[in-house]
Amino acid sequence: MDLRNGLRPLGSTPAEFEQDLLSNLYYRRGTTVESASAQDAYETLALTVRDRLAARRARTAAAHYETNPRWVYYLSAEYLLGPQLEQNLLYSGTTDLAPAALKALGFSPEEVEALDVEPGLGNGGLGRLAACLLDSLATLDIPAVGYGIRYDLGIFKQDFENGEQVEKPDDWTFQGDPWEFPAPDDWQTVGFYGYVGPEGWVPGEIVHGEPSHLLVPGYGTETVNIVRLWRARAAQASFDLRRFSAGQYAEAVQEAVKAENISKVLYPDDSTEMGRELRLKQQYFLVSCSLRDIIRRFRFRNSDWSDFPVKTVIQLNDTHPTLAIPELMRLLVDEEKLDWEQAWSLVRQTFAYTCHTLLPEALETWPVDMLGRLLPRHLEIIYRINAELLDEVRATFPDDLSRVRNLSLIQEEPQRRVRMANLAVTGTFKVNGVAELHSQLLTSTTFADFAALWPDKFTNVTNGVTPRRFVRLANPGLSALITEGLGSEDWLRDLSLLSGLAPLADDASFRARWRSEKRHAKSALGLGDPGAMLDVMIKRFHEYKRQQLKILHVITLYQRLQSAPGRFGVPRTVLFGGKAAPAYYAAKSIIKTINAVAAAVAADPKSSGLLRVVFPANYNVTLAEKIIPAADLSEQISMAGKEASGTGNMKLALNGALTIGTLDGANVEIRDRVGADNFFLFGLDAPAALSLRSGDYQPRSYYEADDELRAALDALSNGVFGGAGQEVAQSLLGRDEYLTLADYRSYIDKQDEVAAVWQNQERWTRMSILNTAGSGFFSSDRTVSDYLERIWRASPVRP
Ligand code: GL9
Repeated sequence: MDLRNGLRPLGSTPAEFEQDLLSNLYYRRGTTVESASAQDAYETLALTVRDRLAARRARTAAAHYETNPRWVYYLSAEYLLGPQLEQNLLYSGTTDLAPAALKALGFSPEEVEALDVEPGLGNGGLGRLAACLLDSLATLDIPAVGYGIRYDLGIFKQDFENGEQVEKPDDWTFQGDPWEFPAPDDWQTVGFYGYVGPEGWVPGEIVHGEPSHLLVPGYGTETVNIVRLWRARAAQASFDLRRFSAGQYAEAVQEAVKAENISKVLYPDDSTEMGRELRLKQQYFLVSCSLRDIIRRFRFRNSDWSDFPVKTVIQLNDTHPTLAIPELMRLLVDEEKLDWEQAWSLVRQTFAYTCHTLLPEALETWPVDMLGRLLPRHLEIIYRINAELLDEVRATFPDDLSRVRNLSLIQEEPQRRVRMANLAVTGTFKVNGVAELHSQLLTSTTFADFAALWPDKFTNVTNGVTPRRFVRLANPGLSALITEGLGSEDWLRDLSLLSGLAPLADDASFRARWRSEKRHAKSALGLGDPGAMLDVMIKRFHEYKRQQLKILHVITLYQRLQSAPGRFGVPRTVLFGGKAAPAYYAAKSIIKTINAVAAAVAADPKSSGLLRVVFPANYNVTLAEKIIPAADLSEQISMAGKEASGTGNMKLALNGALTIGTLDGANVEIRDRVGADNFFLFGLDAPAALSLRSGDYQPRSYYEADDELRAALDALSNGVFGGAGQEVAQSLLGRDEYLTLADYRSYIDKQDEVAAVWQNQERWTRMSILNTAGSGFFSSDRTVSDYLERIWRASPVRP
């Protein structure tokens, strides 16, 4: 009998679902209806839903095995997957069955569904992009696996104490994780330290990697892919039984604790000094486990190494997994005994690299000493790759020492360090930026010398977001209206169909319903007057993103309420959301200042009904899904030339928010597509910002020339908004690294225009509809199609 086809199909009627729920409660959770807690009900519901996807997973895996296809492997240190329950209900077609079944068993669906905890295994846009790409890969039926780290503690929970950010651990698996499939059989061994002897590398420390996976279902198709996450486990021998018996409990487990620390915590980016070596260990742990797993999977159906790049493409999500390049060289040369040239050719046909930044300080480098101590063999390999690279550079550009210096994998001054971005460009066949402008700037600045050496290597793939999570799930009301307007749900798998909404912008009754959906979403958010404009700035806190510019605007509005109410404009709720890296002092001062301004505004009766500032703590995917549908105005106000792409900008435009923004990142493409008339543009563009920044920029001259700016900065300097506000003012009047003062007037004037347009609600709604209609390009399905065409060249396999 063919067991795969002999799977008992899981029912899709309410009675069958209820029966499965009940039997899972008894047999898998081991409890009864009478004694079950809400947590029991939640875990049981998760299993019941998961089973339906697992059946599809089994069929997908069988189809993949039979086809022996080309695989896309996505290597990423971060995945910001978001809550799993609502997604898996939708994708398994059980959204309506679940609450009914819970009620029939006597549970409150709301209470049970609220127990779903999002795995916060990422910091921000980069990790969320990884999750959107996995969703689209599955939806497009592409054989793909995402590899990552199963951090015990995800991104910290943000709380405010006296307006200040404090970080609390995110123990997301405290109650277990019902979505996860452990796969302990597939564990891997990873070495660290040691020396390179005549027989090769002899590691001094051994750690095991134990995988588990989460299901990644496609929407509207049978495919279910996986994301495989590695957890560090100490080798068994590391428990010191002798010491334990002697009562030395801490010493007995010391080695084991050290090993398991590798997957203990997600780094809140590298502006923290803590544990840099541990971060490097994490990176190697991820790539070493994942490559061995990829090779294991290759060997199921293949035996010839020359087929490896035919069957495999590995995408490096930023530089964090770049050690995969020397690691694959090591595996091929030292373990598989391939000669160097053949191995190097295979490696360079296998990997591709996505760069996600323009900030020079975000390009990772590692001290040669540290890398050499932790991974002595890898450093040798990097040196050899570098020697060959520099030979090629000298051959192509004779007597050009500056190019040799710029392209070298090793930075010499002030300390010898390995440049991971240079290694990533050298060891891959394609390098992409994440928006048109970003990719242009990469080849004209950051990687200009590489682009001269290998012009065909560089390409662009503009980011996108999944419309399933960020429209359909987050905004069911608007989704239903879109479906009605377009006459079908096909837009959820082909977002370009949204353009069909454009004619409806001229239909007054459609506009009224559109407006009413926005108001609904605002009421659901529960932030007071749904008639006020909801003006949102939701993103990580960073000076280049310029939350400080937004707060200057709020202070100006507040001051107008005191002294020039006629110039105030329209009722607004200004919403901030986002976290700062724990060691990023300046960003934390901005957070504290926002909370102080919010308190001052709230305490002043003059603001009542006109101005409100809210800053809900702990912005994450769960909260994003509530805020985005409600937003009227989207703040995308980074200094031009700094934001690689942005993806929140896309989510907000798709949900009908109008953007006020600079010509930065993907804002440029959003404006092109929704139309310049439907976008509030302000500020310096990238070339103007660059030239002002590299000339003799004098922030004080703007302060002196502009009364409103001066008043706002004086209030900050005088301590009206606390000591943190004084620090913010000092930094702006001192260096103003990101040209906040230079863009202030243009921003304020544009905000006044925003307020004027808001007063004409028919016009605003028309623009809102046209924003949604024009944003179909920003689906991650389109992003994945571009990756397939320009880089991955893999084909769908339908189960
Ligand atoms: C980022 C860029 O800064 C964003 O502009 C971009 O949209 C995303 C996805 O490509 O990548 N790069 C980066 O390091 N982060 C980004 O958001 N930061 C975090 O994820 C915290």
